[in-house]
Amino acid sequence: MKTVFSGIQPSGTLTLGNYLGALQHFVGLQEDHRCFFCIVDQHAVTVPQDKLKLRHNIRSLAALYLAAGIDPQKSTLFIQSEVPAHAQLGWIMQCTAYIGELERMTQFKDKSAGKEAVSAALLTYPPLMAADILLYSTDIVPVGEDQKQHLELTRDLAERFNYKYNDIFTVPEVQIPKVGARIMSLQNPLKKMSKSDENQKGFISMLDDDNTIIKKLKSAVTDSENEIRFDRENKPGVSNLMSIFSLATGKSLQVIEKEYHGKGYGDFKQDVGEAVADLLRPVRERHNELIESAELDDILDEGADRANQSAIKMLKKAERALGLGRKKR
Ligand code: ATP
Ligand code: LTN
Repeated sequence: MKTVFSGIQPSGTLTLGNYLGALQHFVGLQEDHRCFFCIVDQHAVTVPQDKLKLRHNIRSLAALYLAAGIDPQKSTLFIQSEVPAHAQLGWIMQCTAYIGELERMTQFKDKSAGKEAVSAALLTYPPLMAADILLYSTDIVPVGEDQKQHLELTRDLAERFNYKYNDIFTVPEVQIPKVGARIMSLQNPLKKMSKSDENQKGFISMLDDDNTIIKKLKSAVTDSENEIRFDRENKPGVSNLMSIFSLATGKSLQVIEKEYHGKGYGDFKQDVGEAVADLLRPVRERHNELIESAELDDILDEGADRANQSAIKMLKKAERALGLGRKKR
């Protein structure tokens, strides 16, 4: 059975982009894979976070994983900081990575641009991400398009370590969905939808109520034509809404083009809004039941135990391969 690992940062409430590009795909993988899904809180603190909000976001993200369909009987759901081997192997991966390759990461460039105080950890973020993945002998990492570069680096680090010290790491494959891998901002369809966007109208939060969802989609930026046609280059706004509609309803892009032939943007946006509201409503309701529950704590305790057991074995192998500490049986 192949192993799957993926992580999401508790850096705000998940967006529709996180759901369509990542979380939704995790659910199907549980059936025939050994799955680990992680709340990567140590990654979130590479940029400043408010302590109380972070604590809330961690629980909320755990509740969203479960509400979206992650089944704790089938998958291991856990919090990164509760499994110390992540930071420990992260250190080893920092020793394996070169500064030059970290400086070339576009996420680092985007997040550090124009900032005065940039944490050292923002630069060394990818080695920690590599550690997350390599600890579990992961075969497949399902992520959105924006993480492709980090996955390529993870593969390079695994190969470099295997070659230099000992062949212990599985070199993982990235899995990016064909549609929905890059949901764009509703206000600027050339930018990816991001939960840390200052403009609330740019993203749909998974916890937005029906009216807010419909309103945000109605005011989505499109173009001055009035034709519903998929053309990412010339009609990025409409194409983004078409991808969202397709994923929310299961209809293909061709079927949508046909259905809305001769109809205006107003009707189309209203229908996209209703479809997204229908998609997110049950997830939001289940999230609200789970967030303060003891059940959530039990699941996370059990997840941390299971993850710790696997992770510590790989950490020991890596330490031994490097010559750290005293050799033990
Ligand atoms: P932030 O916006 O705070 O930088 P993020 O949403 O980019 O965070 P994560 O929350 O860690 O980052 O992302 C979780 C998963 O969602 C990743 O697999 C990522 O590739 C995917 N993802 C993020 N944004 C989008 C998007 N706009 N479209 C599709 N997938 C996305
Ligand atoms: N870097 C990712 C989050 C992340 C991750 C991971 C994803 C941290 N560790 C391991 C997949 C596997 C992001 O910013 N979206």
